[in-house]
Amino acid sequence: PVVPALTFRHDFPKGFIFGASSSAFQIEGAVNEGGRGPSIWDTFAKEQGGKLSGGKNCEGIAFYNNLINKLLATGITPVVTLSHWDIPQGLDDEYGGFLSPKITKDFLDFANLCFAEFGDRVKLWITFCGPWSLAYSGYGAGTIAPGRGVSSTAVEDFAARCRLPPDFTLSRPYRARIHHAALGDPGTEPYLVGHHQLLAHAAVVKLYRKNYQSTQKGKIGIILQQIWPVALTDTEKDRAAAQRSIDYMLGWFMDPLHKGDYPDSMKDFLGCRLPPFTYEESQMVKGSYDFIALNYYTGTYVRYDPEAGANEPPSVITDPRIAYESKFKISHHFFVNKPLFFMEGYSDWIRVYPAGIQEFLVYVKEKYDNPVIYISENGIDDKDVPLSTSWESLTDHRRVSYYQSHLSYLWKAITENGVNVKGYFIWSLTDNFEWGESISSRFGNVYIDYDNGHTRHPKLSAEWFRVHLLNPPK
Ligand code: PNW
Repeated sequence: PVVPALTFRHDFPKGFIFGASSSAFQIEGAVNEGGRGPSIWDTFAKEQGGKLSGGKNCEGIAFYNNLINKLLATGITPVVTLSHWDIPQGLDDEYGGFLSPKITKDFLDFANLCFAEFGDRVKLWITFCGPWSLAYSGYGAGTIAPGRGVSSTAVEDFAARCRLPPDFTLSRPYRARIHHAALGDPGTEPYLVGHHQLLAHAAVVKLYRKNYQSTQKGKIGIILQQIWPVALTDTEKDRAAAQRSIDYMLGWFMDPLHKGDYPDSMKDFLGCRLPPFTYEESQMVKGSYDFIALNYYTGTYVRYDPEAGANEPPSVITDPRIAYESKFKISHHFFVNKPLFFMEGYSDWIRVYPAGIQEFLVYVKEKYDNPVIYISENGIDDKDVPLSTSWESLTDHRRVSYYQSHLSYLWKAITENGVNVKGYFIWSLTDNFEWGESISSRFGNVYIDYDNGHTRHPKLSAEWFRVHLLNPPK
């Protein structure tokens, strides 16, 4: 396909929103200030938090009131995500956080406070960002807080304890047993955590609709994600594997939100490892969104992997019985099919596939009755290079090209396929704490000089954003 020409703000429908996303833990700092108590990310990141403060935190509320007012005064519309992978450490200690259905009541209290305090000015609310990540990576892969399931260092820790030589090798089932014994259960906990996020989300949407929506006139939704799969070969088993990779990521959450139950492919395979919805729960979850926000970064080849999970304890990682093939057969697809993955991010999971955003949007439109959609994150990272070494970090042509090509396919999705997309947000406003990668990965349009008092330097991409999306030439 021909990649369309450069797109500007005026190429998009009237009222289309352009924005830049960030998240509290990734940019705020101030872990011991303003009455903030410790969170699971403080623990995971091995930083020390303060004491848990009970009740509501007036300093925190004042901070966000001030931020919202400043944004509005500058002509910027705030869009608020209530929870982005982080909860107070106290809730994790008390009842296991999202492992327990008790999280719903605490999340409701928190959301109620936010609606009451900020809802007069905030008109777009998002309950959770990336429930799949918290479930899969927090309780399956162990790569984000609270770091349960397959911990990334479990095997190395084991090797050190057992004084294995540095070049030790272990069979895959053996490695899996070590991971399994490390912490938690990656075969059940992720599904519980996903379930409780869905229930907590639905309860908050119900609260907003009942007590706030008619007066505040806002909308509420959730952020879901998908790594867009391309079947490695055009065979039935690889096509089915690609579909399963969608079922186990987007569908895990979107199917319950749309029809009140999990995808059949998950229910059939997982059996009682997948918690069931009661009739009342199913009714509450079904339709609990005014819009769906989607994070899109990357594509991948997917193939059926009959070996996945063989002779290993069950895990969310192997359950879909798929394998991702990243750098495989690029040339074949490049010449025969379409230009997949024409560049990569610093993070190895980002393999740039701009056409995927259009395929993803069309899929969501067709499968889920044409919902209102926002693209809530889209971006690419660079390796950290100190400004003292090179100013090239500021001339981020690759990032501009990434945004521009994705916007072109987004534009095609709207104009050619009639997908109801109402906004596009780049990730991210500034360089930030990139979770497990810490500050080694930079996603920002604005460079943060960590060596010099966190001074800010707009990159080329910030200027591109201004010229193309905020204030384009007539
Ligand atoms: C995002 N996927 O998560 C997070 O919401 C951001 O906080 C983070 O900085 C950003 O990723 C970059 O890492 C995602 O697999 C995780 O498609 C995974 C996917 C998408 C978004």
